[in-house]
Amino acid sequence: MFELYSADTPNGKKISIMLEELKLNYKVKKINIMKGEQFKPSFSKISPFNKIPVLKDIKEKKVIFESGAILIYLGEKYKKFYDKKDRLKILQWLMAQMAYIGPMIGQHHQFHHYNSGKSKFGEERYFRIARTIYKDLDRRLSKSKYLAGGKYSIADIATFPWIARHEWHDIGLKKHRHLSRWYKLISKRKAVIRGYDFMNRGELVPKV
Ligand SMILES: N[C@@H](CCC(=O)N[C@@H](CS)C(=O)NCC(=O)O)C(=O)O
Repeated sequence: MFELYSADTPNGKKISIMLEELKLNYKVKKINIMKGEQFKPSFSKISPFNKIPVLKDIKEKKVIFESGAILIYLGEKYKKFYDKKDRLKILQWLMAQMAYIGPMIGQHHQFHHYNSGKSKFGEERYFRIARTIYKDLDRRLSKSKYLAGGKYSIADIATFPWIARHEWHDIGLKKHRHLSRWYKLISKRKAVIRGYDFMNRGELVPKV
């Protein structure tokens, strides 16, 4: 049994998608980050930076913060989506998501979607970086079925929910043929559809 402390964001969805892919039993503990619930002392105890997601593995008495570490933990434990022989490749694409794709697209959300008109510099900078990320992912996926090679992995699970916000990005996912192909392929997975709506709000995976 697992407890997932989370909110309905791309980082949150990574873990619900992985738990669904692994067909694991989990309870969602909602943390309302808009109301500041992440700063409650009880949550600080399990999340040193006051961020979602956090996963509790009840049976193992383990608490894990940082979405990349959670994906690695589950991938190792259940020996799925993190094949030993492909680990070096998977880790590179996973780290690229954690350290670059997520944080940069997150800034694009802040400047372009939530706060447009407040900073020309910020808007232009992160729009440009987000466009470059689409272009670079498209190039990678022109050569490879999935990000880390021929098999679906935790690198794809980590990246997918960020691209799923493509309507906010105004970059044009359709124009990126290979990235669209990858996106459509992953969108069809039953676990992805279920994990995307882990808050049970009837949320659908956005279409291309
Ligand atoms: N590197 C962290 C990032 C987590 C993160 O930024 N979570 C956001 C939601 S997507 C959050 O909890 N924000 C609340 C806050 O910053 O106060 C991870 O991947 O787990």
